[in-house]
Amino acid sequence: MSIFRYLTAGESHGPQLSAIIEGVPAGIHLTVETLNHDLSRRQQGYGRGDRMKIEKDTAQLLSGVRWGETIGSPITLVVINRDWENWSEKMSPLSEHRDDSIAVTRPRPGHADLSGVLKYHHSDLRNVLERSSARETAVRVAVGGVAKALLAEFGIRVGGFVTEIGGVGTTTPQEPIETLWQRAGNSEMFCCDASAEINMKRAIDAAQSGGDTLGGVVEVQVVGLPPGLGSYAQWDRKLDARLAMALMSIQAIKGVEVGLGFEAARRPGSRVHDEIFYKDGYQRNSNNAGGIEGGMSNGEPIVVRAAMKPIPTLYSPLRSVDLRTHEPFEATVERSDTCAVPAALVVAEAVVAIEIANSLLEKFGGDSIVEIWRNLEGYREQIRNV
Ligand code: EPS
Repeated sequence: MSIFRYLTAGESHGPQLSAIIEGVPAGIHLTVETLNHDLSRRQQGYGRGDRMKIEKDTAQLLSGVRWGETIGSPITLVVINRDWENWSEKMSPLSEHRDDSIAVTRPRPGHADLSGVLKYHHSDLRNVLERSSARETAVRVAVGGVAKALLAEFGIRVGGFVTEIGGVGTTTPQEPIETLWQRAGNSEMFCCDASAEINMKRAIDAAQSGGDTLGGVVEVQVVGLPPGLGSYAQWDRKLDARLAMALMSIQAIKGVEVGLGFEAARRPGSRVHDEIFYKDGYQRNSNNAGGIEGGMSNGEPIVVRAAMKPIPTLYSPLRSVDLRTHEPFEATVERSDTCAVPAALVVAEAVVAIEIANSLLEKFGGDSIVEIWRNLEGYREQIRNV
């Protein structure tokens, strides 16, 4: 069972999104400003739709924190949906006035719509799409902010950039990772290759004018980790397995790679595995493993990538049938994003931070930052002479 546990609740056009996090140790410096930084990043990026003009996400910290420090109690987070004002009747939790005339009955290919109505026996797709919407990721980013704050106490940092949009790839410059994160932070596509960014934006413009949408690939790295998080001993303790699950749990993610990923399957072993050297400690000259060997961190940066499919809400919709008539229907236009890959990067960072925080607590667990520090320092001392 996880130590850092959380659940989220809330619909896309409901009053708010909420999360409760259990297992956060005492003594982490935590403010809403820290959380709001990532909430704001998640709303940026070229290719978003009009909803982002309505929402200006900020987190409320309602429990588990006192005077800017966690106290070891469960943390409650809330993100208000401003768009709720326009939906208070249609999404009312309390009104018993049921209005079937506003039911959504045209399932989008690629969305949760059809499987969701079949599974839950709904006649209105809204009951499915409200919760399956990626709006939920707003509060997950706030949860990730708490995990990032925990990791920061130990000098562990999580960041990333977009590496591909709609088939337009990037070249990652040979620069320190912090510089790359900074570059990505100043880019509208959260990417660190300025010439690729121009082509990405062109591809998004072309998709938008054709009523289409685009997916892409994001890369997240974690630096400053000790070796030995996760374990080879049992399938559900493997760090790479957990990261893959966390990334796949993000709406619209269809693939995950660790380190070389699928490229490792195409190369001989001599060009895949990272040789081991010793000079004041164990060292590697390459990181094809992406910082994970045998389900454990090996002390090198963790490198994971996630592939996002194009958003299924198209202005020029694909063929589908109406739930009521089973007949094909003519195009309906829904508000949508053309590309939300930069936003997905921020969500990917959040879920990676959560899994790393959990693995850190499993190995060095304690009820306070001081206790975890002592355990971590003791372990570092223990492995220094191995
Ligand atoms: C989404 C559809 C759009 C997105 C939304 C996710 O919302 P709406 O239907 O209200 O225009 O903007 O994403 C967010 C609101 C968000 O905060 O990321 C969907 O269908 O998943």
